[in-house]
Amino acid sequence: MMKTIFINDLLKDELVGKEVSVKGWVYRKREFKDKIFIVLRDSTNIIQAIVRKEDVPREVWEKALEFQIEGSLEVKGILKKDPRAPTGYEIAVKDIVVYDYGQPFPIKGDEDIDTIQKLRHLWIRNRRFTATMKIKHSLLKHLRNWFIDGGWWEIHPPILVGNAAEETTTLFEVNYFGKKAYLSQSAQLYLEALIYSLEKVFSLTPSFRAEKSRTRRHLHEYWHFEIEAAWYHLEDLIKVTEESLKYAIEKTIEERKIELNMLGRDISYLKKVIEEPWISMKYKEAIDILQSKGVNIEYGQDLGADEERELTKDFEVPIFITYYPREMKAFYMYEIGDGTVKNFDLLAPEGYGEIIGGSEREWRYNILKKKIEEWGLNKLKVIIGDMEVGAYDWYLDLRKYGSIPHSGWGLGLERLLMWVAKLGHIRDTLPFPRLREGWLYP
Ligand code: NSS
Repeated sequence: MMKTIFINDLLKDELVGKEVSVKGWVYRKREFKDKIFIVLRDSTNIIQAIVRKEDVPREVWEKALEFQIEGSLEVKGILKKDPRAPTGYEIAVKDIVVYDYGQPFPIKGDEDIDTIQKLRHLWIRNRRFTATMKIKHSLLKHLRNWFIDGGWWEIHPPILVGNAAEETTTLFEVNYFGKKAYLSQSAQLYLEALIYSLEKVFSLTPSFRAEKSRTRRHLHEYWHFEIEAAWYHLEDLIKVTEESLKYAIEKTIEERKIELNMLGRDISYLKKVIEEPWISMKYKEAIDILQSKGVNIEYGQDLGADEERELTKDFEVPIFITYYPREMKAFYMYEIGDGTVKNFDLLAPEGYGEIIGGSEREWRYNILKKKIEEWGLNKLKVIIGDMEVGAYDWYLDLRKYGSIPHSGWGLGLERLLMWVAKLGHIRDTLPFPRLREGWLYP
């Protein structure tokens, strides 16, 4: 029978003294001579159930004895209030419906990372991870709502693609009926094609990166939330970024207090992030600050995880780093003529670093064409029937028929979550993360 009552529905004074029943899994169990405590878990919470030998038929007592951790059952009994119980209420059990007694659960809590990986399909039931998934759900829900309410259109770009959106060195190759295709790194170029009709668009897609680097913040597959808007300049983009993220974080705090507390995240800190203006500085200033801190970095070098950590650890709010040197960034960014481009990376504070990369796009045909040549991308071809066309011809076409200024960005959902929930490793932002070695199981 379908489940209609959840544990959270039971934690109410008006139900005390009434007969209740609830389905779930054994979270903890303690046996005494004359009573057994079963803490039951479901998707919403935990509740203690007590089986008293003298109060139940022998077969109910024997069922309770047989359950393993994670065994599945329905308990029926009278709801009591008990301040000693983990969530303040307790069910005095009268009957038990057995679904599966379960076998001894292989995860005890002190396993090493390889063992946990082998058991990940079971590990993901733990309460901290469940809380993390709920926070992720809320962040995405509110971020999406902010854009939908603001008149942006959600669109669905392809994942199998014929050309790179970012560095070709991080492409995953796929055999597409004997031809080379790739897994998408970013929906950006497709979003750009859609602004001419829908003007303000966004998408949520998996993005794939065959990164060489093995860090705490790199996945090979992540969820990419990307926006693109006609007529927007860099300043407009930055404004939208700060507003939408503050909104998503604010609503998430309201909705996920319990979960954030469970993860030990200080909510008053997150409130400050919402209330205070975020910081913006040019790449050049960031290099100056780093050099003044004694970091060995020159103008023109990329900010790696270490530099980003150094830069952000003393700040309490996110930082927009703008106007990078053109050579450091992708070919599609708008050049302002002094060797820099109109872009930003948004760095999360507390050492977390980049969570968004965005820019105003190069919309002048001639300049974009030259950059595609300079980047060597004009050599890439695709076959249509018996025609060979440049892989970026379609993208250049967008600058030939009513080109306009436009801007957009991509946010790594797992990066945002990692910071908001203050997680130590990006692998715990996804149930089945794709990392190197052995991480295709399960
Ligand atoms: O490479 S990005 O910086 N930028 C783009 O892909 C643009 N084409 C997006 C756009 O303008 N529509 O990636 C964007 C974000 C970056 O800031 C991270 O938050 C995230 O995507 N990202 C990653 N998250 C997890 N793991 C990996 N490997 C990763 N790479 C990027």
